[in-house]
Amino acid sequence: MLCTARAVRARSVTARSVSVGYVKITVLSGGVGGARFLRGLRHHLREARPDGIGGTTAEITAVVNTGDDMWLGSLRIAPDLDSIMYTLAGANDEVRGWGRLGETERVSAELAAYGVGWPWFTLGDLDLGTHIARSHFLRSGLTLTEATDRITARWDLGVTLLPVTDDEVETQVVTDEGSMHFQEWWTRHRAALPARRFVQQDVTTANPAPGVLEAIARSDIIVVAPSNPVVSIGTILGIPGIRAALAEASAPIVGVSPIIQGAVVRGMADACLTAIGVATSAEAVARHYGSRRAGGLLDAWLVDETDADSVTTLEPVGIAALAVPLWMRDVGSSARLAADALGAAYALGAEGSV
Ligand code: FO1
Repeated sequence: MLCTARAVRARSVTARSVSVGYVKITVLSGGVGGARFLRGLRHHLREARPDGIGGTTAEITAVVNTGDDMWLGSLRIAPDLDSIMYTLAGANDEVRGWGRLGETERVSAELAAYGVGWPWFTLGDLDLGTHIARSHFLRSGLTLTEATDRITARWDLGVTLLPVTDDEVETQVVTDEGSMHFQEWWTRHRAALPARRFVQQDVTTANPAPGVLEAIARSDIIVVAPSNPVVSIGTILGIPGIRAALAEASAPIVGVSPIIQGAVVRGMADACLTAIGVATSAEAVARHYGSRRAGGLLDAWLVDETDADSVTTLEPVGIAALAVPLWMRDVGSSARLAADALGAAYALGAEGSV
């Protein structure tokens, strides 16, 4: 049935994509902040552009960071892909911010007893189902993109998730106490060890995953989600070919600040920004991304209403800044934020109207 439904939708997407007003949106995304933004964007489009087939006259593609990924206990863990998948599926632990709703940790306790995995990195029982399935597909010869397509098909998310690369490009953090995988720095040390720099392992030989450059090239709108500018967005941009594709894209590129009033909305992006010498402010992150006109990333930048003063300082550098409510407290506020991001893109000449 699922296959048939998907086939019907595939045909209808083809049919729709030539219809007037069909909008294609690509979102560069990390984990939690990006997941909430994508959920809001999907909600907004389902409300504003219903097409009766249970979807919208819009297509959302998420290009997702894979720098947090790792092998643990012979299982491939992909935190940002999973955070987005669980959130869009309504199966995420909204309070904890990662992992599954209603999770248990019986297997994790056994793994710890056997000394397998990391005691500071909990793999819940339901979450392990995802990691076992992904590892099975990878070991069967599928790429991460193909494995992600198989896994996400179960949930019918309404958003296509593309890993930014199928190559293993894990983020290493260099500290005075030595180098470590990003996840150890993030979950074991809570980013408290000063990071001297971030290294994307084997990045020079990595390629964008199939479909990523095409999604960027064919989009009507590109959004940089309110994710960690260094180890989520920065690591997406660091994959060879991505920056050039974004520079050449015909779509306007609208970013959403992950910083409100000088503080990160959640997570520890401030520790990452400090490590690369960028102040923790909406304005500083926009300047760090750069204006597209000057060879950087952004055409527009959404800041919170409380940071409205940065609107005037960013205009002269070629970034059209907009002060809007940025807090994503629930699906409704996330949807309004997504609508504001699309509005900024339309104001810059993107196709479409809602
Ligand atoms: N974050 C934690 O703070 N503690 C954990 O034990 C932990 C386990 C975990 C397992 C699977 C997974 O996909 C994510 C997990 N996370 C955990 C969150 C993870 O560190 C973040 O989702 C990102 O990697 C950082 O943005």
